[in-house]
Amino acid sequence: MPIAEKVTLHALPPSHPCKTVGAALDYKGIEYEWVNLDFGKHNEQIAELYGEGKTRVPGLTVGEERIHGSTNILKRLEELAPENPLYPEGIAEQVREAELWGDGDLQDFGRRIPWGALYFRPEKLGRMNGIDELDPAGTDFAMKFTRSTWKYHNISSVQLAEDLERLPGMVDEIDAMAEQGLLDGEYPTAADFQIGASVWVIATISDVRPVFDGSAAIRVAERHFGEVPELVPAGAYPASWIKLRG
Ligand SMILES: N[C@@H](CCC(=O)N[C@@H](CS)C(=O)NCC(=O)O)C(=O)O
Repeated sequence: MPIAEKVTLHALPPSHPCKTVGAALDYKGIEYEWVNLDFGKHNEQIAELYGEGKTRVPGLTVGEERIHGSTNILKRLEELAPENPLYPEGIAEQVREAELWGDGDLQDFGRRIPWGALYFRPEKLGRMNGIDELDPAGTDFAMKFTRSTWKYHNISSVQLAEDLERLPGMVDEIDAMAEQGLLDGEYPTAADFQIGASVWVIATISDVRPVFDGSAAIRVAERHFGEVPELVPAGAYPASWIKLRG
């Protein structure tokens, strides 16, 4: 309990950057409360807590201090509680770069690839809440909801096919980071938590699971976030969209 003040993580349950922050807090041994915001009202709630223009999770309050965004939070946690370093001496800058890389396209893939697949298998949306298969009325709701996520995240089939084509190269890049000792080492770094959370959520889509076979990416995902469950069974995406590593 290296921080004396009350620490609260404002989150939405399935959000991968929120999982990143939760894992970093756990690693630092910081006691905190995970508060799920009300989906639909969360944008207003975040703006109220963290200031105008801030609408997304995660946010972290430490006493009166308010920190918004996963990469800002991890950086601040390191200052507040230096033990169990997220940015180890000697490789701190490279780890930060790897973390920021993970906060880019990979984090977006963590939104587009699952929502993309659920559009083709909407009856599986209930798996996010422990329901294996929605009934027909639930599936009607899921179809509408999934369509709204495509609009919100600018998802299209063209974009998805492009993402799936780029994914193997990104998994290779993560392997290269591991070889440089930036993640997947004896002790986790900020890059483990940032990259691992996105990989975990992407790997819930069984069509892409083989892309991660034997990779550092899936090792860090499962080590820090637990065994990856199946959200959407294989066969959701047209087979020709899936590209494996070379
Ligand atoms: N890069 C930001 C991403 C924040 C973000 O996009 N959060 C999503 C959840 S993964 C969110 O708040 N979505 C709800 C919304 O956009 O209304 C971070 O890592 O903090």
